[in-house]
Amino acid sequence: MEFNKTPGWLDWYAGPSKPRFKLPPGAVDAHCHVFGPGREFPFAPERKYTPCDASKDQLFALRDHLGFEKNVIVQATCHGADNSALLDALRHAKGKARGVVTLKRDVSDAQLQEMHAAGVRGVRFNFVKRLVDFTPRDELMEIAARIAPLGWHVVIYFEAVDLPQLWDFFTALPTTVVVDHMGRPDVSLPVDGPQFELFVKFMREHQNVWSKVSCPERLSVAGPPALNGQQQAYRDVVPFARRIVETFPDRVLWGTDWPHPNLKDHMPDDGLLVDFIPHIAVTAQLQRKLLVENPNRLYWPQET
Ligand code: 0GY
Repeated sequence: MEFNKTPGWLDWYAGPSKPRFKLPPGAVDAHCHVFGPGREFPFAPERKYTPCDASKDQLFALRDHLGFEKNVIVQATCHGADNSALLDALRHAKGKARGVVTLKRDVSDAQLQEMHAAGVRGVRFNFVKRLVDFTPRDELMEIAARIAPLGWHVVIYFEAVDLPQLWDFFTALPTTVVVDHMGRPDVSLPVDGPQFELFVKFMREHQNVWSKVSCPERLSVAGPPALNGQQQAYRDVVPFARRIVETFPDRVLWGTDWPHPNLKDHMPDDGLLVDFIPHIAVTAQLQRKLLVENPNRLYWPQET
């Protein structure tokens, strides 16, 4: 099937730079996606955007170029609950990738077992309204109860303004809960203001909650580095991510978010994104926890 990209779609950055920051051995890119290729793995009819292709081989090439050892591939909404492209990527990753899927309540136990064997370790619940249609809470809770015995976790994606009304649902989840992109704070607000304090409280009061401190390029209002290189990239996100890394060093993850769906104004050079890491994890120990120990404990527990 042929697909036409959403007008204004920005393709991922070809030929990323080599990071100056040398990733520690065993580092995991814990948030990235595959898109299609659409001809082989058609995008879902209910999708809210049509992306460019971003294949498993292109993802694995980026992994090697940047210096990561492994990937955690997260189901993107353009594929709905058809996880075929993701499962195909896991099966070709030679043990170097785990996955987070999207499920509907009609998934069978045999399908869950197959996914587990392929390397799936989590299910994603998405509450970002521009990306998905509403799914009833009782359906999500039923899915959470079914994946809990497999040792999987729930990944949640939401925007900061929606945390108050989602709080009771999130805190009732029976598994480890991993938040995408720090719950998308508005970084033009103070890092110690009520909005971000609520997120910190969410993590402080619930030891099962982890956070990805990813996506500065998506959260930033200040934007990428100026062409003259004088401006620190995404500097307005630094205090938010740094606070989470330093307050909860054993419950943070980092990922590139390649191929960066739905960015409107620029596409980041993934090499420069890796160079952002030492600004938010400022010691070798924090970097090791963020990039190696935490993701390996969550996704490859047998090997740690
Ligand atoms: C991300 C962010 C976005 C999209 C998706 O599954 C998706 O379509 O996650 C977004 O548009 O904010 O984490 O990739």
